[in-house]
Amino acid sequence: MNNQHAQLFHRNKLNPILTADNWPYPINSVFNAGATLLPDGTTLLLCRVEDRRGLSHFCAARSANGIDGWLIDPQPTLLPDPVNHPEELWGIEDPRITFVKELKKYVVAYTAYTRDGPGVSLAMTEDFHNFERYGIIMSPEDKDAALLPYRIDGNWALIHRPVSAPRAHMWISYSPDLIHWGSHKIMMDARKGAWWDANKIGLSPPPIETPQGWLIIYHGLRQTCGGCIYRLGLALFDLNKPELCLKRGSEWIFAPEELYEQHGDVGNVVFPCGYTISPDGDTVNVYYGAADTSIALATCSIKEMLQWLEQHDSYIKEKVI
Ligand code: BMA
Repeated sequence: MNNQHAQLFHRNKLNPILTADNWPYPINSVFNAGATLLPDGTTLLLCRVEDRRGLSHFCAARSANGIDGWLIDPQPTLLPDPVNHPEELWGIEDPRITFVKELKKYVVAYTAYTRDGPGVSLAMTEDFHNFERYGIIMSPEDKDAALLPYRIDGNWALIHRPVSAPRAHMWISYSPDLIHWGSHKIMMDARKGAWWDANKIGLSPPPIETPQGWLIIYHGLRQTCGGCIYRLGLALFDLNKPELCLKRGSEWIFAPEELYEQHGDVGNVVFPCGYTISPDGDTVNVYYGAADTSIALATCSIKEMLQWLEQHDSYIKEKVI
């Protein structure tokens, strides 16, 4: 027995890999990026960029190896459009990208910052140059949303995180057309009390499909006298009935430990919105916002995360949370 805990996430030594200094135009910060692999193997990050008014938009960055050599769009890629979409009055944030084979399009679920708080909006794109907006699909207060890549029993499925103060849980909703949503169900509760994921949890990047189920990296936030700490945990859900939680890890697996994660506009935050999977089919490249200031990269293994969940599953034992 020693005092080492499992290290599932390995930080890239070039971290943070993207900062405001890399930007071709003046910005405050760049963080919480959606990610996908383009057909030619290029990594595309759809970065949340906060401008110097405090409002966010999206800007695409592309790289051949997903680590460096980023080509950043010279201007914002997708700006809020409050004239046609009043729900985007105070900006657009935290995009999560899902490639949907049936539509041959990428669906981006993002936070629209409305006058009455954050809601969930959808947009589609084929090329990350032109976007077709579907508008707001979940009214405030709601965020941390991603679409599953195919229909389940004929319906699209969206994971999201409505707030019913003081607690906020992960929910899933279904839709025949991506516009009308219903059959809302709680997927996973925030725990209570002293837990690292007490009171508020949310989906981090979109689910990872594995033969064992949808592997979910989620964030939990611990409110302390010194402020919040955003950490990451793991859970597994049934492939055909994604509201069914099969396993839930007891401990967090990744936490702010490096200076660039602990200090910034909002310290003690690691917040991934996207990942890519390497050609070996097992290595996951997780892109995370660090302290709401920069973008960092960590790699992990699907096999190791599933094994860890086998050993750290607490869901059944702790039914009373
Ligand atoms: C969450 C989201 C994220 C942000 C995090 C920490 O509620 O709004 O965009 O990174 O808070 O500030």
